[in-house]
Amino acid sequence: MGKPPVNYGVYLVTDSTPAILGTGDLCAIVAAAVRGGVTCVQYRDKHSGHDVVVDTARRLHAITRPLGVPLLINDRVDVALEVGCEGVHIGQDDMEYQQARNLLGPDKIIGVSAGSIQEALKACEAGADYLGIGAVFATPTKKDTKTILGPSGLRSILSALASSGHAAVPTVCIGGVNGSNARAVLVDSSTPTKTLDGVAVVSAIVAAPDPAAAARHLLAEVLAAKVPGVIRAVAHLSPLSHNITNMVVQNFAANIALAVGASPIMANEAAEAEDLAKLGGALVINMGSLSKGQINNYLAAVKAYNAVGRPVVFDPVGAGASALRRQTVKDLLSSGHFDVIKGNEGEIQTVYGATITQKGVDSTSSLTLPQKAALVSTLARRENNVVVLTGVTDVLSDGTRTLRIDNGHEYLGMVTGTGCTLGTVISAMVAACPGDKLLAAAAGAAMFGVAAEMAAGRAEVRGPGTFVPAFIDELYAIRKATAEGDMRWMVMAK
Ligand code: 3NM
Ligand code: MG
Repeated sequence: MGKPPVNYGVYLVTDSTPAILGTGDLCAIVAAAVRGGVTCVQYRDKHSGHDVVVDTARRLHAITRPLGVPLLINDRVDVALEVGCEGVHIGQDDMEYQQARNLLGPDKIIGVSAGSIQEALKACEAGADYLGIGAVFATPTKKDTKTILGPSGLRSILSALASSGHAAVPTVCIGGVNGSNARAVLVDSSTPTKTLDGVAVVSAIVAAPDPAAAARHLLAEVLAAKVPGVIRAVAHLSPLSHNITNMVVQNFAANIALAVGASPIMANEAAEAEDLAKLGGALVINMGSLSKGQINNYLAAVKAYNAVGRPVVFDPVGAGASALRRQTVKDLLSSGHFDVIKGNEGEIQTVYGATITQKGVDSTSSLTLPQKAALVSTLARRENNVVVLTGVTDVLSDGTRTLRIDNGHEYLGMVTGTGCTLGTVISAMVAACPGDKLLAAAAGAAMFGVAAEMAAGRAEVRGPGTFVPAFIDELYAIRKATAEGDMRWMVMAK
């Protein structure tokens, strides 16, 4: 069985005391928070009796489990065993790690609190699955915190972990973290060899007037803080972006891939796919120039990339425009796995299964933002992947986390093939960051949109023609600045 994969990005720790919870209903708050994008939940209740804690834990597990969000119990290993949830979190004054492991067995997650380098190293050596490092800031939620670390104290602990061979142990920070400081804490605590995986919060969600909105905001901030790392990874790895794309964008897409630091190859031939799939990159299937021969190339290439576990991006251009395109979408989805599906509203609706007739390949919009969010999250859950619905506002989801990106400029809509080149950019990001494909897709969409804004704002840009070279330059400038550690450009919207 093994431990489930955990995303520690937005980690909610609950509190049932009147000072934090007030008259709120804990289960309703957790349900809203998980809807908003919380990726991991710790049920922390220092006061209630055994029966109440078991009953509450069961109700919380019924909320988190269907969404694949792990539920961990603070301190009380017996409760975790009785409820059968994913694990526990133990503090420095709780049970020893090894005793908890003996009771829980090898498949449960055990996190450990650490407030110093010594505690962090000891927990990693014992075998902790992740560390909760705190307190970052003084907090009224926990009055007995021993040390206030600040971002620089976090940095010292992360450096010590990396230099002692524990760079792979996930870490979250806790204590006074909220939507206003989360991004800065993640950025300011990062070291060249180890960064935090996420933030743990109590009051920022439990005591928020709208816990779902608070969770959404935290998710956007955490992802924004991580985006530069993805862009830097592309610059360092220069991954192959293998495009089977349409005849309109071949040259443009290859230049955009080069600008972000990827290594493009525009290779349609099915017989090459197996060799190219072994080069550690990602594949883009863009069905803009559809033909019977191309369909065979698509199928062979997807099969080759699936076989070696390398990412595939699907751009279902004009999916609803013809019966052949609608059928091709069905054939592709049933014959292979796509890690990311990117399209405009009509294309994504067609992939979902709606029968709509598209006029050409241009984008039109009729859905509201909540309808788009529901569409992408439902489709992402069905396909077990990431769905990116592009438009003035891009809406992205991996089925549990859904977010919007508002960066971009109207010139993008006046130049042919910009949407296709976004698929190419996303392929580079997913190739470099396969562990969090939603983050990778967000990095691609944000970099793309910010570069467009910066290009459009240049003095020499007077329209879509002068925009194109400026856009390539700005993608390149972002990549260079980010690779050198400059994160000031990161203005991803919430
Ligand atoms: N542990 P808030 S601080 C549960 O330092 C907990 O280990 C801490 O609450 C530690 O997000 C803390 O409301 C409380 O500040 C964090
Ligand atoms: Mg404890």
